[in-house]
Amino acid sequence: MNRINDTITAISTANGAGGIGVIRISGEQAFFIADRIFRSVSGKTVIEMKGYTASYGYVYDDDDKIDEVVLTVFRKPHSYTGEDVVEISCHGGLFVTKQVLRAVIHHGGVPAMAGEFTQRAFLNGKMDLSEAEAVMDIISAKGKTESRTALACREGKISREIFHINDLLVHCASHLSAWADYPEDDIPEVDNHVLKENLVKAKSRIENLLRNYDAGMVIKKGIDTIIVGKPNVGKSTLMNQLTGYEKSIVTDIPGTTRDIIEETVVLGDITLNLSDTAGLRDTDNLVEKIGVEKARQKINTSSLVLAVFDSTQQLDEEDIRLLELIREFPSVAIINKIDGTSRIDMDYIRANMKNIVCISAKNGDGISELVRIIEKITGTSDFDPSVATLTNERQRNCAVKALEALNEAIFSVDTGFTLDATTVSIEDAIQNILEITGERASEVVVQNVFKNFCVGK
Ligand SMILES: Nc1nc2c(ncn2[C@@H]2O[C@H](COP(=O)(O)OP(=O)(O)OP(=O)(O)O)[C@@H](O)[C@H]2O)c(=O)[nH]1
Ligand SMILES: [Mg+2]
Repeated sequence: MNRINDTITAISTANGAGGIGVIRISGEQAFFIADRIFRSVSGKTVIEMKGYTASYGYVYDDDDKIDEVVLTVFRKPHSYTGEDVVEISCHGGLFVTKQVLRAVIHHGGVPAMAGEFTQRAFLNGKMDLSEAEAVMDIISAKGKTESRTALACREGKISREIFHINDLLVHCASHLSAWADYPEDDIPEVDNHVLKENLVKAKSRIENLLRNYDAGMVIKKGIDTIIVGKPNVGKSTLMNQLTGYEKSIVTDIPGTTRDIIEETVVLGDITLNLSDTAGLRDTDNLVEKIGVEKARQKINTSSLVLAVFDSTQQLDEEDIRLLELIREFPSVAIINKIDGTSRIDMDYIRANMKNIVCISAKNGDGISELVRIIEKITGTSDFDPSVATLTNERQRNCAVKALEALNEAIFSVDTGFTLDATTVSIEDAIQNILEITGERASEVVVQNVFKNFCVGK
């Protein structure tokens, strides 16, 4: 169904009571529809208004006065969508914003689908696909680094990098084609060294794009982190110290925590999806046994293990079993209760664990060192939000495929394959790299991107 001739409308502010609610209208009929429902105090009609100007007045649905509003006009192409746009700012009540929206629909507006405003912006060349995706990233950003990264992408950080990579590849491909297709035309022979140099340059730029991806993802999605250890070592106390409130029950009775207690915490620039678990031990208590089993299983699906040990006790078999179990995982040995007298064999821990931090979960000592170590393990300490970085799985897949194609191209140059074979691989890389910005993305890909947006954006 082609909706491009429809004038679309939606409430663009959040679904809830607030100071102001904004109803957006975009399309050929935007000004006409607005004139049917808006009466300005000045007497000026919307059609008469210049772009980037606002007018104060009232919204009516026929003779029914709905609200006092400020209406802003954006004339194409100088608007978010690139079309004529009207934004009506009314009082932000749930009922009143819906009434204004109904009036717009009553007079010819068509309800916008999820992401349709941004999709139109993309189709009208106001932004490319990576910039459009950044809009959603800005909206959903939970921290400073995440929002700075999203804003940099919105401002074209990825697009510019893709432009440079594409430029390098197109240069290689066109020279190869020209030389192969017009041999009589005195086109200088393709120098394998120069060709390879350019391909390697493009390859390293794509690798750089991918490098920051994992760290960026950790910042964006958070890292699934499990707190494990024997009973009574202070796991729940650590959980509460990190969350900042009494999320888990703490007592001096071993076996207090039975189920998995989950909470998301933001520490500096990283988000931890934390799970506090039952203390690991052999037990006949059925409920506790299930909890212990759950804890052991969860270690396998966690991205980071915080293994807690009680520094006031000597290491026992259970501690040693845990140290062996987590060796394969990104993990930190947390030596807790350093406010007490130490009896723990630190040499044994040092010999078995790379990341060790001494803390007092009770009074908070050592927590900032723990955060620093987590940042180091997850790579987030090196993450630079101002450097171009891919921000979602779709973009990453395109880059990975482009990299594969480039490796094939480099291989065929090295092994002296036909120039045709090299050209095909370079074309393949170009195809994939341009899918990131949507310059060569299929309709299905584009639809998929906007499907994840919210209505009104
Ligand atoms: N002195 C001291 N006591 C602590 C510290 N951390 C925890 N404790 C105490 O250790 C006891 C057990 O703490 P919890 O946090 O419940 O221990 P847990 O590992 O969650 O125990 P289970 O849920 O039974 O597996 C409580 O009395 C805490 O107050 C610490 O850093 N210093
Ligand atoms: Mg506990």
